[in-house]
Amino acid sequence: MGRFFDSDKITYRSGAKREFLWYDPERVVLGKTMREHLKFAASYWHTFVAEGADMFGVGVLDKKFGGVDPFDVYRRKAEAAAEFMDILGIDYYCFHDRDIAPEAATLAETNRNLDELSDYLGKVMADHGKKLLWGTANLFNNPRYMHGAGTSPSVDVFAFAAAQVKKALDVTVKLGGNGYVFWGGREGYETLLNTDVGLEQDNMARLLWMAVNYGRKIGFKGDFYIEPKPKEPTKHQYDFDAATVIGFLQKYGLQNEFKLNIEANHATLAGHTFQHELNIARVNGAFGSIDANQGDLLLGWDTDQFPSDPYEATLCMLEVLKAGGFTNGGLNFDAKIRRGSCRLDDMLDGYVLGMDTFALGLLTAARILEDGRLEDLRADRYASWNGELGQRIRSGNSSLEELSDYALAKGDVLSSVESGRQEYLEHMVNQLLFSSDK
Ligand code: XUL
Ligand code: CO
Repeated sequence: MGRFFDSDKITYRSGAKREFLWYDPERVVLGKTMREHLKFAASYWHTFVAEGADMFGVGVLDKKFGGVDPFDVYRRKAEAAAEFMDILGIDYYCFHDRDIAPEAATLAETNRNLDELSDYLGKVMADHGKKLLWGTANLFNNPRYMHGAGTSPSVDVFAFAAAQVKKALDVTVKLGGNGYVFWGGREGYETLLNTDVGLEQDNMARLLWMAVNYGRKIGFKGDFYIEPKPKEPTKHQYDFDAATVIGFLQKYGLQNEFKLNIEANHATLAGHTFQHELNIARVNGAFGSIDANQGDLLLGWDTDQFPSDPYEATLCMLEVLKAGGFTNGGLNFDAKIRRGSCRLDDMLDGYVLGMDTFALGLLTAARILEDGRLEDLRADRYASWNGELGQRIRSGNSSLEELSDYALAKGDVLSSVESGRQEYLEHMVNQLLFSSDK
């Protein structure tokens, strides 16, 4: 039994009251262990900070972990985090600067808090063999950021945000972080009546360039990520979705400096599927990391539920496998238990659910790739592009004149249009998901 959580280590099919049914960390799938494939991470903010308050009610969980004075509370959070991750066998964690140390009256004092408490966190995590997947700066909570941080109309606020990013990068590098995330919750607008979109986007790009230059100068070797989200808290966020962010990065010459951190619930808020967002990132060479969660399609906001849908997880893991797996990224559970799940140990059930859902997703995605039919059918659909004319167009050596002559000579092209066979493919995915004998 742990000091903070009433649980022994949770393992694969142990028969204990909490066990993994599919996540078997050392099982080898397509040449790598499940643990290496999935690279699970715990989100510090949802798991060790947020107490279940919502717009209509106060918190229902105590996450002081027995601490009394403020510093003691933060030190205990670090200890509880390491214990929690040990119980689940999770190797990575992610945090915002303000999750791990309290903000004080002045920036200098806040930075001192962060220095002291991040030293302690780093020591606890190193003692338990835990690694930092990514760090980030919370540029959305404090009232100074009400109109944005990197996109604030106030140059003073922009400077404060830059100072915060500098410090968050220092801490991320000190703790050996593999990544650094920008999520622009307030980088957007409420009304165009008072907003200079052009200047705000130019300024955001300036902040990102400063972060890249500073990060590389202090020896940060990991990946920078942008995490797209279309709205909430801002009505319209500039990092709307993967395609929008890729266009933005290209406009400002940042495409080689940033990858994307794709979050499932942000995808659905943008009117896309999780698979769509991952696919757009992958085909543009921008796939980086994942915030794993699940939205409720009947609700219009970011519910951040633990993933429970094996179908979604399968389509996600198919994209991850086709991207060649994670390099610096991983699978961060940016997820929280429902307010009515009001015991600390319910968080263990949330993680077991999420980890097993993704284990199922990995196993099924591997089965789909090994089976080969889906990939073969997709390739067949484009077979004409491997023919003589297809090759000439692909190499940029054709023209409207040539194709007009070709189409006039050919006459009918409808007879070369094949069926998309969507229902056949969906049935095949179900077969690979659910039939034990395939
Ligand atoms: C908010 C969200 C954030 C980022 C980090 O929707 O996803 O927690 O992941 O700032
Ligand atoms: Co997120």
